[in-house]
Amino acid sequence: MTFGQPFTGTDMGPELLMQKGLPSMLSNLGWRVDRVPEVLGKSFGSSSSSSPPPSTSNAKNSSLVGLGALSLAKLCLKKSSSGNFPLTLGGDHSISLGSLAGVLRSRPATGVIWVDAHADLNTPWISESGNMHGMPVGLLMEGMIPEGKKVEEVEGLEWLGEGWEGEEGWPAYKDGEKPPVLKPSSIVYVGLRDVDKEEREAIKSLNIKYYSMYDIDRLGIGAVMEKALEHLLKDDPSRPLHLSYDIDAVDPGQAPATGTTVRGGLTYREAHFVAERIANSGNLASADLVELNPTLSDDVGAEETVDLGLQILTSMMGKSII
Ligand code: 4U7
Ligand code: MN
Ligand code: MN
Ligand code: MN
Repeated sequence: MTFGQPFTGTDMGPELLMQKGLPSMLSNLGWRVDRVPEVLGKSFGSSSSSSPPPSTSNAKNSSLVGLGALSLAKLCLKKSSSGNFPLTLGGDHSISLGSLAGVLRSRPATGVIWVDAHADLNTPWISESGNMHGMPVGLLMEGMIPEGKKVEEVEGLEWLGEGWEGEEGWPAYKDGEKPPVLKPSSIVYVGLRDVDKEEREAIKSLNIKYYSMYDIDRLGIGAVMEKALEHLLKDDPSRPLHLSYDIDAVDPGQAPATGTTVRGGLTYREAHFVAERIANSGNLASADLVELNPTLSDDVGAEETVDLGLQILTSMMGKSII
């Protein structure tokens, strides 16, 4: 998926991670890997020959982004419901609308750790850019849709509305079931340093827990991760967790190959530690790694960013130093 943001090349991340040996690395950690190649086909990538239909709202390319997210939501719902661990490789961060909706529908109590320079809490009604990779949290968060508006009125997002008629893999909401939604208390941000004005106001008014780069500098990454896990697990120590890891959380010195770099990010070790500590909780049940774009730096930078992506992935899936 590349249509959640303006750059081409964001669809090349998954293939590079696979080529560089992710499946065997995961097998060596004891996982049985069932690869689902190209959940989103060529039409969702920048190499596609046809351009997407114009959007009818401030959510750019919403019909394609929404359709892609639905495909992924179906797969994550299925995998998660059968006790598997959906590990999603992106692609821009708009895909997490799908992975998160899928796991929330399967396990509504899921807690989320969002590792990112950005809050991704925009909606079509407040976003300044209209880019949907800045909206996956906002579109699912309780309290983010303005009075009188409905998420299902955005073209491509009909499947998130109560009146959805249902289709193969994503049934209608019946017998009291509500569309997937994330409570403000069910997410913790780690690594924030570029937050839009409306997002900041929402974080404050909804009382969303966050550990920005300021907090990481002040407390240290060790204390930050203890507090983050404590916040999500205090009432239910066996709660499933979803980790959404945007590679732009890491400092551009270590991760230059991504579309929205912001200086002053996680160090190489902090980037690993976040994944290692979450793996260690034993609660991780699903995850995404997104926003790798090898075309946005030189060859050395691209290789270093992909290698770092592999290290973060294996760390979150249980690799430890000793
Ligand atoms: B990413 C931004 F305005 N907030 O909405 C926006 F700063 O998935 C950036 O975290 C969004 O990389 C970044 O366009 C989305 C901008
Ligand atoms: Mn980001
Ligand atoms: Mn993001
Ligand atoms: Mn980005």
